[in-house]
Parts: sequence; C-alpha cells; structure tokens
Amino acid sequence: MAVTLPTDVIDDYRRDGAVVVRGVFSPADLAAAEQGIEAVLADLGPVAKRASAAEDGAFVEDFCRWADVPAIEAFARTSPAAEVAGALTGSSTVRLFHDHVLVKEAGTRQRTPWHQDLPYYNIEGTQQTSVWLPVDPVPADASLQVVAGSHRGPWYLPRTFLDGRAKWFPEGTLADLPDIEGDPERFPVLAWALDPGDAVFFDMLALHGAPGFEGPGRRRVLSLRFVGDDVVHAPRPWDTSPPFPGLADELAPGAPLDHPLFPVLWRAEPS
Ligand SMILES: O=C(O)CCC(=O)C(=O)O
Repeated sequence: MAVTLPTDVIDDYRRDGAVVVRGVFSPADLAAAEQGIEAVLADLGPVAKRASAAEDGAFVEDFCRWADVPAIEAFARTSPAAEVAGALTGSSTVRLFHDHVLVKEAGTRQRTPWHQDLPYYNIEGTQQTSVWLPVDPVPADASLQVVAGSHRGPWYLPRTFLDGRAKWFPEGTLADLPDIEGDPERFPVLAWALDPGDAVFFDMLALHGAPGFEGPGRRRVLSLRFVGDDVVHAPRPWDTSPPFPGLADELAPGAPLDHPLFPVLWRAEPS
C-alpha cells in the first residue's frame, strides 16, 4: 500500500488542522469499517454511551473496541488510514491510540457540541490526528465541522456533552469555549459533504462538532485516533475519556506510547 497525497492536501491540513481525503479507501476498507460498526452496535462495550437525550433521537458512541472486534483491527491495520496519518503529521511511526464509533440514527436532533479531543485524553503532542470515516453518505449540513486553525490552541475546558459539567480539568483551569457561531470571521468553520470512501482527518486539538442528523438513512462513522513520534503519555488525576485503567502504573509521564495498547500501524520506509 502506498498512498501519494497531493501536496495541497498536506498543506491544507497543516494550515487548517483538518482536511478531506477522497478516493484512498477501497470497497474492502469500507466493508471492514461497516462490519466493525455493526459489530459494536450489536454488543456495546463497557464505556459505550448514549450521547443524546431520549427525546432527541439516538446518538451512540463506543470506544476502544479494536482488540475484540476483528473488523476494526483489520481496518486499522490494512486500510491506508495510518499511512495518510503519517503523511499529514510528518511522523515516521504511526500508532493506534484508540478507535471510536459514532452513530447518529435518522431523527437525531442532538448536536455534538463544539470541543477539542486532546483535553479529554491522557496524551500530549502535535504529531497526532484522527480520521472520521462515514460509511453512509453525509451531506455538508450534517457533516463534521472543524474550526480552521484552531489546532494551534489554546486548550479549552472539556465538559460533558449532555450537561456541560467540568469532569476533567477543574472549572477555571482552562478557558471556556468562545462563541464560535457568533464570530465567523475569527472562527471559520470547515465542513464537507462526504460519500462513502471519503474521510476527514483532523488534529486532536482542532475545535470540532457536528449537527444532528435528520436522515434519510443513518450516519454511521468509524473514527481512529493515531499518535506519532512526538506524542507522549500525560497521565491525569481523573478518568480520561476514554480511560486507560492501570496505564499510569506501566508508562511514565512523558514516555512515548510504546505499549501493546497502542500498536504500531505504519512506519515510514527508511530513506
Ligand atoms: O461524529 C460526531 O458527531 C462528532 C465527532 C467527534 O466529536 C469526534 O470524532 O471526536
């Protein structure tokens, strides 16, 4: 597998912190992603959650299932996603940090609130990225939204999606989110219509969210989170989302993520 990304895709990613990548995933990659999503939905794991109020449709999320859902592991290991992550981040090694399934059924009014992923995590570093790969067509007005340039920071306070609680960094220790929709010049929002096979790659510090999903059909997404050379362990005194129980006893603060939980998916060819 060797993917050559046009240089403007890499330049756009580095400038904006997000980019759409079209035409690199095969029907077999998509079939593995879809099979993985359906296996997860049929048997939700211990940290799965319903991220919408009952009256607002169904937004279901699950995390960290690759080790028990073979189709997710197959997608992670055999699709070009990790190689694309290496090209975008300039990392010589790409590890899987975790998988994340995000499904909105038709009629889901619940918006995914604006947030950054990195403040929920137990890692720090810039050579990281996530792929957001829908296996259903998603129109632009229901697609992932990313604030261009927000990957340069600052970090904003992570809150629970449904009731806005500060469960991670304590209240007041990070800035609260700005009014993104209220200042479109300062916070330009990117969003793309996606067909199956298209994917958005976005930096874990990029501010992002997503509208509800009216339908027709479903909005089933497999997302993989990738970490590269400069990413290190940053254990927190709270349960991160997702949690990695016991990891703090095995990996020192500041250590690279060299651990079986985070398998190497791709390495650059020696030059
Ligand atoms: O799929 C969504 O609704 C939002 C995606 C998201 O927040 C994420 O992938 O981190």
